[in-house]
Amino acid sequence: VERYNPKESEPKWRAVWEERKLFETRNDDTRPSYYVLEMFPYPSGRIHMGHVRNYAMGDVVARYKRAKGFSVLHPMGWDAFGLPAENAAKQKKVHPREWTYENIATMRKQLKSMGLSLDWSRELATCDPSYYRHQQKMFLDFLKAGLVDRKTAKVNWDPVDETVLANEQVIDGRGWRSGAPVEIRELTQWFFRITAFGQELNDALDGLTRWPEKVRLMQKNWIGRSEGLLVRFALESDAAGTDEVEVYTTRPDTLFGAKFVAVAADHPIAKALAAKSPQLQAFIADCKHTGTAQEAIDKAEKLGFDTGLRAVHPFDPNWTLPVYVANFVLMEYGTGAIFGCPAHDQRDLDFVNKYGLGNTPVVAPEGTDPAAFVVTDTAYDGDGRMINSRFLDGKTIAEAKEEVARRLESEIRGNRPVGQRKVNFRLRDWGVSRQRYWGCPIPIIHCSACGTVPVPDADLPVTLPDDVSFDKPGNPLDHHPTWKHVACPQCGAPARRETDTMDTFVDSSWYFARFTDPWRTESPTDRKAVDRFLPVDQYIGGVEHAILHLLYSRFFTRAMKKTGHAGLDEPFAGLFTQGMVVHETYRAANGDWVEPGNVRIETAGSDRKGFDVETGAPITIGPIEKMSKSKKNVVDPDDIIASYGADTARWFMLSDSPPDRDVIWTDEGVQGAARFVQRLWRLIGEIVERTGGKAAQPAQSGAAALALRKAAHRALDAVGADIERLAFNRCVAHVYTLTNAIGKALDAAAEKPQLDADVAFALHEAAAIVTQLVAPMMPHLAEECWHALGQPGLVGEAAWPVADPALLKDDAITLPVQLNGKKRAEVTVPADADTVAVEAVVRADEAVQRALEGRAIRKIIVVPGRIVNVVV
Ligand code: ANZ
Ligand code: ZN
Repeated sequence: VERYNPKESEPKWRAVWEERKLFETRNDDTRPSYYVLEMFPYPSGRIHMGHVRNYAMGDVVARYKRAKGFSVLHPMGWDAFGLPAENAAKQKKVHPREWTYENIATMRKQLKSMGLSLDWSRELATCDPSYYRHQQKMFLDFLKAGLVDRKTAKVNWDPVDETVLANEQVIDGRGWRSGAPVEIRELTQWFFRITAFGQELNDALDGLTRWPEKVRLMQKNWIGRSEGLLVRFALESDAAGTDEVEVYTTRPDTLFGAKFVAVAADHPIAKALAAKSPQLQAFIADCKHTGTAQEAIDKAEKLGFDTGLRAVHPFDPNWTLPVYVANFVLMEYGTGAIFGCPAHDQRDLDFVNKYGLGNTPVVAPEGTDPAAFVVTDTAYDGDGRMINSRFLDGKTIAEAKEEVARRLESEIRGNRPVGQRKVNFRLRDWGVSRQRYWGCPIPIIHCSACGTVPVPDADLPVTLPDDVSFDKPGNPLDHHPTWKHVACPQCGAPARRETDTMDTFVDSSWYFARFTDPWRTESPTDRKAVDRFLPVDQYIGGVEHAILHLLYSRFFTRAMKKTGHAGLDEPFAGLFTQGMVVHETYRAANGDWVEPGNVRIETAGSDRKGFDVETGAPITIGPIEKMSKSKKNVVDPDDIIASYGADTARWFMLSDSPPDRDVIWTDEGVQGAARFVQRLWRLIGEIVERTGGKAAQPAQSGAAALALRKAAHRALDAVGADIERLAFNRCVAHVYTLTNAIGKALDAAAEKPQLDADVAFALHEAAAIVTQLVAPMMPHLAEECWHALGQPGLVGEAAWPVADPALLKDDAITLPVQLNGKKRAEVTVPADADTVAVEAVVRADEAVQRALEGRAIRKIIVVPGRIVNVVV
């Protein structure tokens, strides 16, 4: 048999698939649909191994479901707006559009070389006006529906990139790209009112049973629903222009451990007092340097300013607490005011330890001596019973919370209850304004007479001007000479276009819906198509998108439902987050990173040494880390595909680790995959030679033929089940098992000049089955094998075979035998043996006899298929 040559075979089969439009999905197909989607790539330049892994997995599911008779939707597009294009424009003087479309062309070619079963006729790019015009339309529809807001907000301002940063883009108080210290600014911004769906977005997570538990948890934490109590503390003086301060607490049970009350730096009480106190003014100004990011606030030293005000404890008129302005209290959360209970909250404890306010524990862990329970440096936030808390003593936390809420709700001061239960969310509205060129223009016109005026439908899309300059810092749309100057659509007076563009997360919040009918011009979606294909049955992508992208998409889907663009709540029925591709790192003597291609590894036993390929200089082998350009431990998919073929790359990606774990890319691993490609090809070739093609099934099968048929049908059954649960590495293992069985059967028949008819049949059947089993993973090789076997049509078009249930039955099973509850022996019995037969085997078993030591058996209890209990 000639060696398999992927360089010839792979492009050939891709051309056949393309010519037959094998992967184009018709919207009028009446078969049940299945929507497989991998998170679409940002066109950064070239695909990386992470893409290869992500798309290889999606392709297995797509090809498998297609073979199972579904009308599979498996599209691809480009998340094409974003900052890197503008950075490239600045550095390389190339227009963002040009840069983006060049990258798309390169990456499309690369993806095509992987042999993915994608419907390229649906390809879209979010930077294309044919896409973003619909996004503008939906922005305006959301505005009408009350889901868009314009309000001032504190933002993280990057003074170098001159843009607003999301909290996640602030790392240790610095801009993620520029590294410049972030400043806080107040800007008028556009917001999507995601908080309108806070409760729904929280509750619906419980129904997403095909999502990873950890992702659901991350979303829950982000939404941050909490049940608490609003409590009005009376103030002893009205020096701040008010006689009370209202706090929000989730721990009303700890009220008797309160040591202070604190308000945010921009709380009205702080502002009122600051008017008369320059020291307080200075303190408030200082608080602004911390940034708006939660992380930064958590890390910053807890600082306070004693206002001199005293707040009265709600359960004791003679007990007053100092009122501070504190840097760790946020105006945007709850009421912007808290009471601090240091014994049970770390922030409060750090605070009192600094200002000498003391602490009194009010919850003691179950079983500890309350008198001996003290808190010093670490707050206790665990479970327990109330202590030092008057009428609450002895109650559980839950009981105490309830009791405090009940009492304060029924206590009336000035016509209002002192306490009121309240559900709070950590989730904030989604600020979508970006002061950037390469994004979707916000379709609004500002008129001094009419205010903010939506761009009329007929004038959509608002397209980006081409002739922009990146020489000046700031937003090129803002300093374009003409673009922003327009007439007001309402009154005709000179007006100004909104120059902010949308956060690129908006672009990726609905692309999955657009794929269902990407050709449509009249509206963003066709409801028939959306209803047919959504929700996405299987979404696959990186866990780094577990919070924002998925949450925004979930919001968008709800907003699209409200505005008639979709009819469902949850866009992704199944979600899978794949692990990363990691690789060893290498360093030269001078500390420079060295590319894997320049390192030769010598192995002696478990000892591995690295040498420079050219100079022979020693290279230090470093830890295994995520492939990244900065550490030069990347392997270029193009190189791998060029030397081994796409199938080998795909096979290795799928074979080595469970798909949710990291996979370590190694040369040896890839070579192993390449050897398997040749091995399978050789086996198929031998089978073709020996059997001379498909034969009729003989009436009887001998033991050898039966064993092979069983191996084949078992593998078939197992691979199907494991693809369904995305356990691709296990699928690979089943294929190996089957190829071994095929190899053995061929070896056993090697002596015979003429194959027995039953063995010939079994070999050909097993060859056809193994070909179909590898087809979702190594589609090109599978076509070549299919063709060699003389099978009709393409394997890419063939229906998934059905395993014969008779061949799946286990012949024999092994049961543990217990004597008075202790395992003493094992017996092997026919799988269909009845209780009486099993009992007989157990009685006769030598090990059982030995263990009996002459005692008589009183009773034998057989749990069929599980265990046997012998009672003596
Ligand atoms: C008293 C208390 C005692 C608290 C205790 C906690 C532990 P979650 O669960 O995230 O909703 N808090 C309330 N508003 C705040 C604000 N604007 N800025 C900073 N902290 C604020 O958090 C609710 C808890 O965070 C509240 O419960 C409050 O402190 C604090 F042993 O009240 B707690
Ligand atoms: Zn006007």
